[in-house]
Amino acid sequence: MPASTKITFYDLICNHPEKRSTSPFTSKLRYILNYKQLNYTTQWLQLGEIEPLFKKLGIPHTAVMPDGSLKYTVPAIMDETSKEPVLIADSYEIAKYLEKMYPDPERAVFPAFPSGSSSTASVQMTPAMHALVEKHFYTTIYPVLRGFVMWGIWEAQTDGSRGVWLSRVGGDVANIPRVPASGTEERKEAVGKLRDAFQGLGDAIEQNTEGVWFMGSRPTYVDFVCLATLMLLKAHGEEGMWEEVKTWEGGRWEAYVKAAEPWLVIV
Ligand SMILES: N[C@@H](CCC(=O)N[C@@H](CS)C(=O)NCC(=O)O)C(=O)O
Repeated sequence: MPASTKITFYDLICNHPEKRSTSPFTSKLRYILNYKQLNYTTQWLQLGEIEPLFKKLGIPHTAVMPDGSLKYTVPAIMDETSKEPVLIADSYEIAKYLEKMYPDPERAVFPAFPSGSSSTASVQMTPAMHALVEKHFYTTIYPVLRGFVMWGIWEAQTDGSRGVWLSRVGGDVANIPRVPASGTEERKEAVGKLRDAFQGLGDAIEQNTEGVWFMGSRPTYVDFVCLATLMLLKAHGEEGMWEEVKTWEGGRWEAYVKAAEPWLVIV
């Protein structure tokens, strides 16, 4: 039964017809909120609205820029379930908070043991280990993925976000990283690199015999990281890219996304 929580979830607005976020960080958290069946409403923000609103509300920054300025980012949540509202930013910190505040052994994203598992029950993954695997995504997959999604992300920006976004690429769309045109050797090479990076993940999933998820029969934090990455490619990737991904590893990634469908809804 859904928990009667009162949570405001801050996400980045874009002009995708299904409002599929251009942020894998907010997508991951949205899927976790859905999976854990927590009640929440979304407040959609344009890029330039994040900092002034968060400063006003008291939502903390998540990074310090090289020039010393503070960086405010989505996702963030305001949890007003209890008398004292809780304001929290950073997707991993929010996920840990939700797990602690609203524990549900059936829907744990950081289970103490692989859920539904008996034979591999000695394998334990702490939140810090999940974070380590997540880092692997950002250092291994994302550098290759960027060229396939950045143009789509740019195109999905709302008018109100475009100015801020463009200033980050030196004011010139020509600086947005893109993969070489289809049919070229360079493009084939880039696709091959991405396929290999995903193959590594597929091999890890293959290690368990109990389900389609990394740790067995139920998804855990790293699955939501993986789902957000795949959905970024599906919603904002270059045309034809998702069709190609669907053919990899006997259709593993299409089936993986399909299995997660109930948690991918946007509310
Ligand atoms: N470590 C943060 C990173 C979040 C992040 O970088 N969010 C981006 C959107 S993808 C953001 O809000 N950027 C605001 C800006 O660039 O001004 C998390 O996991 O939540």
